[in-house]
Amino acid sequence: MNELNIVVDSAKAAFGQALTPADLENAKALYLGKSGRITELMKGMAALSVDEKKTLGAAINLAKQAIEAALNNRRQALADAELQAQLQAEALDVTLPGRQRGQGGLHPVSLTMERIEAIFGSMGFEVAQGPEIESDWFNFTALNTPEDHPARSMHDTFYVEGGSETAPNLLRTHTSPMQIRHAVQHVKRYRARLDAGQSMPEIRVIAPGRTYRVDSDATHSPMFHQCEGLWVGENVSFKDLKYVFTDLCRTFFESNDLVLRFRPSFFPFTEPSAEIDIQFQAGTLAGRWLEVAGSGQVHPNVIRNMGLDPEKYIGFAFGMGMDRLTMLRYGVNDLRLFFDGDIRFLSQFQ
Ligand code: 2NL
Repeated sequence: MNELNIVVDSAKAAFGQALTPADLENAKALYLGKSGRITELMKGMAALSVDEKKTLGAAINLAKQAIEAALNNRRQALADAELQAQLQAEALDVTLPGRQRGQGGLHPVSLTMERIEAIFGSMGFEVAQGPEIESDWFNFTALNTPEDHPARSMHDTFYVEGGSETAPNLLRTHTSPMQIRHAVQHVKRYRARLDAGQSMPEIRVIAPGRTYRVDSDATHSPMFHQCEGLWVGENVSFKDLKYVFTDLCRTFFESNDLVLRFRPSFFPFTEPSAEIDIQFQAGTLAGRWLEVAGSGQVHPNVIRNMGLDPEKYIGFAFGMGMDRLTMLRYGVNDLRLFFDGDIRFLSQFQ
């Protein structure tokens, strides 16, 4: 009997040491297989008496059942462990944040454009966009630019092939032509009222967009971004220009600590004309006068080219460089960074 207990215990121990189903089946063969311990014990009973066979046979059977039970327990335990391991390996943490696709963002100059459009929008300005390949008329002549003005030379302006008197023949050097287009459309819409001696709603528009000049160094790019503004009505004056521009600068640079200066200047399309300088009172640029725009009262010839009577209509216009404004706002010191497409630079603005 004692011997049977030892066999059962040793079977349990062997099964317990089996770490895989294959190990377990090998261990099983040692006890229950054709020449396993239990089978050997059964065979050993051949020489015994009937009574002895009865008692020993029953005991061996009990031992066999105990071993089979242990075997089944171990099989179940190994199967459970395997299932657990598989579940663990395939586990999903549904609380992890999702993997996001790398998202693009807006170019810093586009961010500036959006800000400028929003600020002028809040002041009742429309946004006009149009062709970058322009005609001589809209880009120069309508803007009172003399035939012999140096800006018209091929040293300064990109001309395209195939142009004619009426067909587009150059890359616009500013966005003013779009303002002329807008003004002409506006005046056309109210022609009947004007002819009847009535008034029209004021022209209040900005024209942001790409412009081109033959120029390339650390502070000039052959393609650059401009935003022009135009406000024409029966009673628009320089004080309107002053408050519009002051509001623009304070909102754009998020500072009321900003001083503006209007410095006399000259442009063919305005008279009188002024450069607009700003001075920050705090920060790294504090104290320096920075030129941010050109401006002036719209020249009577330009008012006339819009289809309006310069004796009745008056206004102001201005033009500013979006790239330069972006450099000032973010402290960028080389214009070319905007056009290199280096993701390490661009991603800093997202
Ligand atoms: C500058 C100078 C300026 C204008 C642009 C303009 C437009 C029309 C009529 C009259 Cl439709 N003037 N634009 C006026 C004065 C200056 O820009 O330095 N820009 C960066």
